[in-house]
Amino acid sequence: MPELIESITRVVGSRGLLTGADTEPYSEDWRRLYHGRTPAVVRPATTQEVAEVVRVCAAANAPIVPQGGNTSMVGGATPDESGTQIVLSLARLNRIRDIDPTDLTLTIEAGVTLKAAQTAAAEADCLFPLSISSEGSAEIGGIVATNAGGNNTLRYGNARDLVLGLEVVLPDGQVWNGLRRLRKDNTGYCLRQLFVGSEGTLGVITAAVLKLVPRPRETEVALCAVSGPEAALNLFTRFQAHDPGAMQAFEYMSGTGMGFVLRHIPGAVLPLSQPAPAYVLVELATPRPDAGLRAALEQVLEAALTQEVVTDAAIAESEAQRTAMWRLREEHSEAQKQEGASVKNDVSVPVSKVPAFIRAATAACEKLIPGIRAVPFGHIGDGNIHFNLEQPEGSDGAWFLAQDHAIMDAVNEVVRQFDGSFSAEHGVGRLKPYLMAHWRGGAELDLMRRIKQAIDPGGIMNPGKVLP
Ligand code: 2HG
Ligand code: ZN
Repeated sequence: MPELIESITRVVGSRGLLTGADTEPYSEDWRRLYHGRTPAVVRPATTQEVAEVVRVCAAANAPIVPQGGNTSMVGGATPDESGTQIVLSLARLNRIRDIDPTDLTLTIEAGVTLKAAQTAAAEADCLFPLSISSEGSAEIGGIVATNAGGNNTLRYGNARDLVLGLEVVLPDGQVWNGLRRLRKDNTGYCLRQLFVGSEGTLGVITAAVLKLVPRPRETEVALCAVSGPEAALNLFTRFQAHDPGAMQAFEYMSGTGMGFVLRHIPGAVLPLSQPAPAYVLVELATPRPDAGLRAALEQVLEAALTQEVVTDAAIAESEAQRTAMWRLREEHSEAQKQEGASVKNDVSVPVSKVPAFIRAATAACEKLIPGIRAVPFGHIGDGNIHFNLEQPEGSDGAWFLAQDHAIMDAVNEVVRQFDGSFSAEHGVGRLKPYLMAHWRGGAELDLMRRIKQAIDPGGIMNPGKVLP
C-alpha cells in the first residue's frame, strides 16, 4: 500500500492526496448509513491525471471508488470497511470547457456542481433542465454516473436523455474521448449510454456534453392542498389535458412529510390556511414571453377547486415565494433525517398506478410494523415516488434500521405487482445489489455481468456496487 500511495502522489502531488483523518468526510455517505475506510482520497485535477491514477491502481490491482457529491442515498460512492479501496474524488475537475447557445450544448467536467452548471447555462441565456434537491453539492460526473432524474424528468427526461457525449477513463487507464455534441450519430453501439447509470462500475466519467434548452421566460409555481394521491393524479391529468408542454414539474408530498419540514426546517411556512392530507407543487414554464401561463394556471386551479379536487391553493407572486414553495419540497430529505431513522425506497410505477401503489405499500408497511410512518413524496408526474418510511414514534432507531430489508421487501413486492422498478433515480449502489439478484435475474443480470467482465476484467471499478 505505501508503494501505491507513493506512485499516486507522484501523479497528483501532495495537493491531490488526502490521508488519515482527512479521508473521513469521503468515507461516509450523506445519510451516515455507510461508514467505510480508505487508505487515500485521490483528487486529480485533469483527465490525464485521472488516467494515470487509474493505470497505477490497475497495475497494483487496487479497487477504486469514484466519488462526486456523495449524495446518492444508496451508498454508491463510499468505500467499504476493508480499508483497501482508493476513493477517487472528481471535485477538482471543475472546468466548464465550452458552452454553445446555438448548438445548445454545455461541455463540462465531472466535478462541476449541478448548481454551477445551471448557472453557466443561465449566463448563456439557456437552461440546463436537470434539477434535484441536492443540486448545490451533486456533481455532474455523479449525476451522469447514476442517471439522476429529479424534478423536471416529466418534461426533459433524466440524465440519460440529456447527455450527448462523454469522456471516460476506462479501467485500464485508456481515455475514451466521446465528447461529440451531435444530435444524430448512428455509429455502432451507443457506448455513452453504457456508462450513464453504471455508478462507477465500468469507468470514471471525467467530462460530458450536456443538452441545453432555451431559458424559460415565464414561470408559475403553485402549492395545492389535496385529499390524497388520487386527487393529485386527477390534478395532474387536468394540467396535462390543458397544455402538457407547459408542465415543468409536478411533485407530490404527504401531510406527514410536510409536517416534518414545518417542524424541522428553520423558516419553513405553509402558505395555505391549514394543513392538508397531501400536497402538490406544480411548476409551469415556457420559453415564450407571452404564453399567458398565469391565466392557464388559474383556469386549471379554479376548475379543480370548484370540483373539490383541490381544497386550497397558493400561487407564488415572486421569485422569493417560488423559492420558498420549492424549499418545502426540497427539504423533505433533510427534515426526514432530522425526524429520526428512515428506510428509503426510491421506486417507480406507471403514473396511473401511483395512488393505488401508495395505498397498497402503506398498508403493507403498517401491517409489518405497526406505528410505522409512511412518507411518500416526489415526482408523481413521472411515476417516481420516494416511498420512505420513518421509524414509529418513540421506537429505537437502530432497531428500525435493522428492519430495512424486511421493509424494502414488503414495498418492492407491491412495486412488482404494479410493474414498477425498485430503483427509479438514485441507483443501486451498495444498498440494493441484493434486489438486483432478486428482481433482475436471468438473462438481464447475466448480460450485465458479461458487460462488466468485458470492460473491467480485473473488477477494480467500484466493487460491491450495483451487481450482486
Ligand atoms: C428528492 O427527490 C431526492 O428530493 C431525495 O431524490 C429523496 O430523500 C429522498 O428519499
Ligand atoms: Zn427524487
